[in-house]
Amino acid sequence: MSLTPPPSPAQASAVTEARATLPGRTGTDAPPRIPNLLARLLGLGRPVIMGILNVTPDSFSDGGRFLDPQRAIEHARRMAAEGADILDIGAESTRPYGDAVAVSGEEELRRLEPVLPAVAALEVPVSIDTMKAAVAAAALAEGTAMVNDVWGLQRDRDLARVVAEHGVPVVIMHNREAADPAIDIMADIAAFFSRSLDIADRAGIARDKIVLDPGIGFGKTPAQSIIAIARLGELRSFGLPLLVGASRKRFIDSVSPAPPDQRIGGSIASHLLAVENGAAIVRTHDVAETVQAFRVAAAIRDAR
Ligand code: HH2
Repeated sequence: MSLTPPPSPAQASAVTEARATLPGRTGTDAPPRIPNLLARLLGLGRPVIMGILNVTPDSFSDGGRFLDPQRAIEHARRMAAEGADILDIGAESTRPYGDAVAVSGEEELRRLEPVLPAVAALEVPVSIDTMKAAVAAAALAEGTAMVNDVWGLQRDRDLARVVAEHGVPVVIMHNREAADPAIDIMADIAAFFSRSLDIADRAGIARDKIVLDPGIGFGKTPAQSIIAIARLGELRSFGLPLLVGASRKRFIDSVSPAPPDQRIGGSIASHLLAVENGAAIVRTHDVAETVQAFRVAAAIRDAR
């Protein structure tokens, strides 16, 4: 465990609490491990591929598959070899479809501890998929380079401060407690982003560190998820990079019924169209297939 002296009560924060939880941390005022990460990813000149690593028992499509630390680390290595540009590690299922089991920060950290150091040591940068400031702080101290919050900095208000302190990029994802088929989903997404950006501004998060994500499947009917991809271009008005995570989501089943692990075709179709509509980053369980799809699409486009 840490040899870092305990903070004074006045200094105690999510960051310092988390420091006491995971060994090997580097400190909150350390510069980001990968300077200009977002600019570098966006400068690749092609869609950025974020591979999903769920160290959870209950994720909607791969729950339990990578709970064993060795399997999780192997899966991370495989996605890196397949061409992932960033790995998104999560230890709490966000269960877009409403049956999430809340997990404590301690449990999230317990799941991350045997996996994160090895994954963060890979060549590929890592983002932490959490809505909790304490978990994000601990993961950042382990070398994680980015934060992905499925509640867009609106659930745990301390998270914005942690992101600002570390100077790392953050994904702000749209979410709702429940789907409402009667609302204009694009207006709801835009209003949510405005609130999140206000929180980010007040915390001192630089605009060039922010990615926006419409949150496919989260608090949306299948039809609204489809609309969010179809009308993604409207969100370009925020002037920020867009991320889309359509991978294996239920709206695919609503169009072409299939269990989650047989929705790769629908995932790829969605991500190709999302990129056409302005997405810079796609979040996928199926890295090799997605890399291949984008390479082939680019080759065909280049031959026009
Ligand atoms: N989707 C999931 C989780 N995190 N983060 C962003 N930014 N965008 C997404 O669309 C998104 C996300 C849900 O997918 P998965 O991680 O596979 O499932 P679970 O939350 O059940 O672990």
